[in-house]
Amino acid sequence: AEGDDGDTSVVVETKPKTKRPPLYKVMLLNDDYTPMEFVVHVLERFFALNHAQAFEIMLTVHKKGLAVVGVFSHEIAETKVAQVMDLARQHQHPLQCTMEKE
Ligand code: NFA
Repeated sequence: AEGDDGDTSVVVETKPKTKRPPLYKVMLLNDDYTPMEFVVHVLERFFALNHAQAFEIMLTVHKKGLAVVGVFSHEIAETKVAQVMDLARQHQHPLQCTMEKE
């Protein structure tokens, strides 16, 4: 680059990139059979919500059909979905929990 010996210099600048992991919305879906108290219990147990917050989100799912209950890394979201689906199956409730990239 220095001097004049005929070379052609190209400066390639690189951004200091801090890569954040993609986030995933975990959603609960309404159905006609799962008891409201069970949904509230699930939200308290796996999503660190207090009773009032859990009740509010349960009602949103009940009225709107679904709601986002949390946003997590892929691994954590998968774990939450599995925990909800396992407990629902153990209690023979049709409750559905899914995840979707934000
Ligand atoms: N709709 C259910 C009922 O009336 C309650 C429910 C809420 C189910 C949220 C699933 C999710 N028992």
